Amino acid sequence: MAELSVHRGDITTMAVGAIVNAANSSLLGGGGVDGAIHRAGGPSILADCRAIVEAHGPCRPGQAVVTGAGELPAGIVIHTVGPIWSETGAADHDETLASCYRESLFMAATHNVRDVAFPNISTGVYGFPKSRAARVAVNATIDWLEQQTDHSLDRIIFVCFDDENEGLYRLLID
Ligand code: AR6
Repeated sequence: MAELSVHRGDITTMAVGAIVNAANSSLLGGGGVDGAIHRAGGPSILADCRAIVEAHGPCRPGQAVVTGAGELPAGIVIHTVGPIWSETGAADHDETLASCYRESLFMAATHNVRDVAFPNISTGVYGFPKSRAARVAVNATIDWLEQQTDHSLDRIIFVCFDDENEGLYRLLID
């Protein structure tokens, strides 16, 4: 199976086949990791996003779409939209978050990517509890990798931007 690892840092600096963006449905940018990716990658990423929305409409929570990476060192950017957390419908939010990881892995494999870096989707502005999100992320990734026997991926990196997420992921993976 592909190797899972934890990395502490800024996902925009990562020279991997694909980085994943925690976007919103408009795909037109925002704060957090989304803002950082568009700032560092330059305007071509936004142009690609606009073209996708014009052709297919907004990106629904749990879905993922692919753009170029502009000036980033990564090969492509996979934009996925996480759930906005609320106590009501928590199980649905788990499923939507799991879908973000599955759909992003599928997109990475479709583009023959070997290594993909994920941020901690939904755990910032969208308010998903970090511990719960980390479990969902790791379980969804392992389940997907176990079910897909023939794919290009050999390394999945969970990029953590804060102490709490780094500690949670290291408990689950190291
Ligand atoms: N590298 C890696 N992780 C980062 C970086 C970075 N440069 N910057 C922030 N994080 P968030 P969400 C972490 O809020 O909760 C945007 O406005 C951050 O510490 O970026 O899915 C979008 O447009 C947190 O752990 O995404 C949406 O409107 C994680 O990335 C909305 O926020 C996710 O935090 C999406 O909210």
